[in-house]
Amino acid sequence: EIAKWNPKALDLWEKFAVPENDDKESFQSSFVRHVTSTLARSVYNIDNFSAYQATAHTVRDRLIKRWNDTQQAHAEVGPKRVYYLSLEFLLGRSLDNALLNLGLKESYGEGVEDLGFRMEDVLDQEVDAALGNGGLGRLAACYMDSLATLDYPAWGYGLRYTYGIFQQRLNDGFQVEFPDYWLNFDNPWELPRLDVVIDIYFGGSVSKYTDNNGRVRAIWEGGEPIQAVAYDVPIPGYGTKNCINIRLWSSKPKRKFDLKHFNEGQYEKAVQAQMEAENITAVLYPNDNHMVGKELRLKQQYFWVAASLADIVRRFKKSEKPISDFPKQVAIQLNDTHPTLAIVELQRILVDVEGLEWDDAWDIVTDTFAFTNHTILPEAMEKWPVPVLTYLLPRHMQIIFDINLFFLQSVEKKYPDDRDLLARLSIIEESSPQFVRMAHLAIVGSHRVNGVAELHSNLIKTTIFKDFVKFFGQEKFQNKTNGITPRRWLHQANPKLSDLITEKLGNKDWLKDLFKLKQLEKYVDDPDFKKRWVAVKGSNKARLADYIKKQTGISVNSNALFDIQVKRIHEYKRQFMNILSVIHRYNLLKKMTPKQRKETVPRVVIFGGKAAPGYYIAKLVIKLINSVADVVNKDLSIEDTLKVVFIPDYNVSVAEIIVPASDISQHISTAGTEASGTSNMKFVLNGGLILGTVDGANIEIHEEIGDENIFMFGNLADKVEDLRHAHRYRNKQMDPALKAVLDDIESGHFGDPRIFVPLINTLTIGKDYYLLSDDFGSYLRAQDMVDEAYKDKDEWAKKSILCTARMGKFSSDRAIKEYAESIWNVEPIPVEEVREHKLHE
Ligand code: OX2
Repeated sequence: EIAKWNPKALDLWEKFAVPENDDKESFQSSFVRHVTSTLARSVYNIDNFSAYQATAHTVRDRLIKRWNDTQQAHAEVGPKRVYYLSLEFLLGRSLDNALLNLGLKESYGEGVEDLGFRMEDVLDQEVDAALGNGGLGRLAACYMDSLATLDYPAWGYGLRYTYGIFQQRLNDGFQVEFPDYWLNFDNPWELPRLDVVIDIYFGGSVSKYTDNNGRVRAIWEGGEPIQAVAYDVPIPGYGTKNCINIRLWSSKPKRKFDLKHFNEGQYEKAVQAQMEAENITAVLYPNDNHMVGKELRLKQQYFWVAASLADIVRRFKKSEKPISDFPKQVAIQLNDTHPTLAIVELQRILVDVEGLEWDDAWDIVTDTFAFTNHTILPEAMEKWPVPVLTYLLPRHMQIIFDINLFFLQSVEKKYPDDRDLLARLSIIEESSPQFVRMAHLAIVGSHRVNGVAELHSNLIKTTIFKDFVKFFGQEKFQNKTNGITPRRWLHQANPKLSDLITEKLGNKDWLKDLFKLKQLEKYVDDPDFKKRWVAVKGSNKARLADYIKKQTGISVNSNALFDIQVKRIHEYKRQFMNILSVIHRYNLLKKMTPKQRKETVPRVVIFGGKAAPGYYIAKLVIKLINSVADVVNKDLSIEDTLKVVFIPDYNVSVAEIIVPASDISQHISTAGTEASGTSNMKFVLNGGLILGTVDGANIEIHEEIGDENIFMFGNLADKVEDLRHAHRYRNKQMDPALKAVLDDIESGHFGDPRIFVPLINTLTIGKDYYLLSDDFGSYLRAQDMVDEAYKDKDEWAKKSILCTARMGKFSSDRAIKEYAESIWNVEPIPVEEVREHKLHE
C-alpha cells in the first residue's frame, strides 16, 4: 500500500530496518540509545540492572524483527500449524539463551565490556520467568525451543500469571513461601498486544430455538464478559532465523467499574468485578502432580482455552478455507488434561456458532486434538464436580453429557451388556455429586494419546487407560519419550564443556543433531582429552561450591563426590529415602577408625526443590534434611567426609549451575511412579552418572549408555502392587538398617523427634506406600558401588564421557520430530527459504 502511494518509501524502510548482520558497534549504538531513551538514564547513572535492561531491549529489537519475518512467511505459505496448549511454561531466563541462539553472545559480550560491564554480571540480573511447577512446565519450554530451532510453524498458548511459582526461603529449616512478583520491573521479553482482546463469558443460561431448517439449536448467553488480553513471548530458534511465539493471556475486566454502585457511594462494590476479573490470571497454582479442586483454577482453564481457540479459529478463517479443512490446517496438542475443555469449546463453536451437524463437528474435533498424559498417580487425575461446571459453563456441561452419551452408545454397541465396562469408561463418575473425569474426556476427544517414556506409555495402556485401549485399539496410544534442549542444558549451562566438545568435533553441528556426540567415543582413552574433561567437571563443581557458600554459608570440598537430588519434593520421588541413607552413612562414618575414614570417598549430598505449600509431609522432608545437615556439617569428628546441603529456591537458573556439577544425581522414585523425569537427561548429558530406580526415562537412558555407566537398584514396577499388598495385609518386617536409622531420629539425635512423627508414620501406619523399606537394602548396596567406582578416577572419567556421548536420543529435537511426523502431520517452514523464494520471484 505504502509503495503505491510513495514508490521510494520502501527503500527508506529497508535502510532503517533493524540490522540483519549485527556486530559490536550496532549493539553499542543500540545499547546507548536504550539507556538514554528507553530507560531515561545516562553514563553517570547506570548500574548492572540497567545494563541488563539495555542489553535485553537491544536483543528484543532483533527478536521482534525475526518474529515478524517468521509470522509473515507463515502467512504467505499458509501451512498446517501446531498449537501447544500448556498451562505452564517454565522458561527461566531469556537473555543468555537469546544471545546464544542468535549467535550474538561473543560480539555483544565484547561490546558490553567496552562499555564498562561484564556480561556475566549483566546476565545475572535477570529474574526467571517461572510460570510452571516442574518437569511438565519445563518440558513445554524445551519443546518450544525445539519447535523454533526445527522451523516448525508452531504457537504456544498459556496464561500470563502475575505471580509465578512462589519463592522458597528457609526459616529454622522449614520452608516458607514468598510471592514471586516477577513483573515488578518491566519485562522486555513480552510484547503486549493490547489490540488482541477476546471476551470470555462465564455463567449465563442456555436456551433452545428452532432454526430456519427446522433444527433445534442451543444458544448460550453468558453473563458478564471478562477480557483476555494477549502478551506475546518470542522464542528464537538456534542457528535459524525462525522465531516462534508463545501467546500468554492476561485477564482484565471489560467494564472498569460499576457506575451505579459508584454513584450510590458503594466504592468497594464498584470495583469488585474488576478485582474478580483480574484474579483469574493472578497466580500459578503451586501443585505438582496433584489436583486441587479450586473453582478459580477451573476458571483459569476455561478462560485460557476459550481465548486460545477463538484466536486459532480466527486465524484459520483468514485462510478462507472450508471449515471441514480445519484439521488439515490445525493440530492442537493438549499438555496434560489441563486444557481438556478446549475439546468441548471447539465442539460448541462448530455446532452452536458455525451451525454444523453434531457428527461432522465431532469428526473435526477429534481429528484436531491429541493428548499427552504425564502421570498415573491417582491424586493427580483431574476431575471437576458437575454442579460447579453446570453453574460456570452451562452449555459446556450439556455438551459433555452429549459427548458421553454418544460415546457410551458406541461402546454399548460393540460390547452389549457389559455394564461395568460402561461405568469404567464413562466420562462421568457416578458419585454424589457427579464428577467429570477430564482424562476420559481428553481421550475420547483426541485422535492420539501419548505417554512420555516407554515404561509409562506401556503402563497407561495396561492400567489406567486399559479399557480405552480395548475399545479404540492400540494405534491410538503412542509413546513419545521426553527430551531436553541441548542448547540450554549443555551449551548455555556448561559453556566450558560445550567449547571442549565443539573443539573436538570440529564444529557446532552437534547442537542441532545431538547424535553427533557419538563421535566423542573415539577419545575415551585419550589421556589429554580425559584430563580436560575432568578439569571442566572440576571447575563446574567449584562454581557450585561458590554458589552454595554464598547461599547457605556452608563450605564444601569440591574434590568430594557431588551427589545431587534436585526436583519437586514429593513422597513418590523419595527424597526421604535419600536423607535416611545419609543418616546411615553418617553413623557408619562415626564408627570408623581414622584410617578407615581416610580410605572412604568424601561426599557432598545436595538437595533442592520446592514442596507444594499445602503438602505437609513434603515440608517435613525439607525440615528433616536441614536438621540432619545441621548435625552432620558441625561434626568435626567425621573429618569432612560428609556434608549435607539444602539449596533454597531451586529453579531453572539455579539448575543451570547445579546440573553441570554432579558426579552422581539421584532419580529414585518408586518404580512405575515417575512417568519420565527430564532432569535425569540433563545430568547425564553433562557427564554426570545416575543412581536410579528402574523407572521412567532412567530405563531408556540405561539402554543407551550401557550397564557400566549407571547405577540401578530397587524393585521393578511389576512387583509394586504385590509389595503394597504385603505391607497392608501381611505385617511385613521393616528393613533392619532402615529401622536403625528411624530409631536414631526418634532418639532425638536430629532435634525434637516429635516434629518427625507424621513423616515416620508414613512408613508404619501409612503402610510404606512408596516402598522405602523394600528398596532400602539394594539402595545402600548401590551407594557402595558408587563409592567403589569413584575411587578409580580414570575409569570414572571414561564413564562420564560415554554418558555424554550416548545421549543423542534425549534431545527434545528428536521428540518434537516424532510428534510432528506421527501425530501432528506438520512440516518445517524455514523463513529464510520463503524470503529467498520471494526475492527470486
Ligand atoms: C511430570 C512428571 O511427573 C514427570 O515424570 C515428567 O517427566 C514431566 O511431567 C514431563 O513429562 N505434572 N508434572 C508431571 O506430570 C504432571 C501431571
